[in-house]
Amino acid sequence: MDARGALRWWWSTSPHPGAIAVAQLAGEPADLERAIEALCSRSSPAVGAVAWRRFGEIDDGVVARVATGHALVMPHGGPRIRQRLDARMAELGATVLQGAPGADGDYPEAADDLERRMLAALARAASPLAIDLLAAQPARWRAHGAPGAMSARDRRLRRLIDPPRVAIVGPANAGKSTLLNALAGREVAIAHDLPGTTRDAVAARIDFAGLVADVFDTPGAREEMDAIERAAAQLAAHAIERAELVIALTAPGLGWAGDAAPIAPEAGVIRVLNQCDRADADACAEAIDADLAVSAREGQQLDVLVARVRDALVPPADLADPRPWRFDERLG
Ligand SMILES: Nc1nc2c(ncn2[C@@H]2O[C@H](COP(=O)(O)OP(=O)(O)O)[C@@H](O)[C@H]2O)c(=O)[nH]1
Ligand SMILES: [Mg+2]
Repeated sequence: MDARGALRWWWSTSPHPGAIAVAQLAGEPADLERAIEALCSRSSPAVGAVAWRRFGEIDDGVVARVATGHALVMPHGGPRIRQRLDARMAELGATVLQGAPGADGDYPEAADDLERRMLAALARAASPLAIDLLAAQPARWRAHGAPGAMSARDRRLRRLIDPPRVAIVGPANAGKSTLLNALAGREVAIAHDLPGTTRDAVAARIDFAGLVADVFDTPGAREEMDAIERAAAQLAAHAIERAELVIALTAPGLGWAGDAAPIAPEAGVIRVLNQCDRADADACAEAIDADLAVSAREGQQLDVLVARVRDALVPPADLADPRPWRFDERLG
């Protein structure tokens, strides 16, 4: 993307209420910095850095400076917050665009607007499960007629396009970081038996058997935390509040700790007992309330957890439903 030129502001996420919204700000670096500074009453994060900011009286969230002339601004996903941020950015000299510049691309092969939007969604979709379903939509829309207003199913299926957010919460030493690493298939989080080891909010984009989601590891809040741990805990709280699914993780004897931050009322929760390889796992009190038991370290039952996460975010019935899917809210 050519970030230079007049300051431009647009949303990458749908205007419907969501846990998180992502807006993009692009333009000359000096203009961009001035606008972020005015919005947040603090300097812009350095290039490549991600920081927590207050957006004046409007909201708070994350600013990611992805390039000198390009930043992502991520507030909560309410329509009111969006409107107020649009107004504020216009005040600060940004041109508020409707949709990404050129986001729908040029698809000369598309027969009509429906096919053009389908191809644009296909190009953007994060999840392999989206491919066949999107490809089937033009025919379904023609056979059944355009679907009505955006339904709950339509919104759940949108998770195939924009990765939903999953937070792993639970007491220290439950194995949250070990689980994130096991799911990611690589070391993204530091797993260690010293509490406070997770000093940064860590996330990984993970494919749950066809559904791609962004998974956040969260450090538990502790009594004595240094400044870095407190900042990490704050970012984690933010991730938990915005998660569409929470994996509540524990281990034998650790109990189900009170959550580090409130969970969105519409978020799903899967209660998982970790460390099922231990001899005391079967008889522990936590086993009674767990939806399933896994071993993040030994890999037991992780395939079951992967399928549960996928099915909780995009139920199989939504995928199997032959009715058309309103995959783009701008379609008439
Ligand atoms: N036996 C066993 N130990 C585990 C398992 N998962 C994690 N651990 C150990 O538990 C300790 C804490 O793990 P960590 O992932 O750092 O926990 P966190 O504080 O919740 O992030 C480490 O010593 C891990 O090796 C497991 O499935 N089985
Ligand atoms: Mg950890």
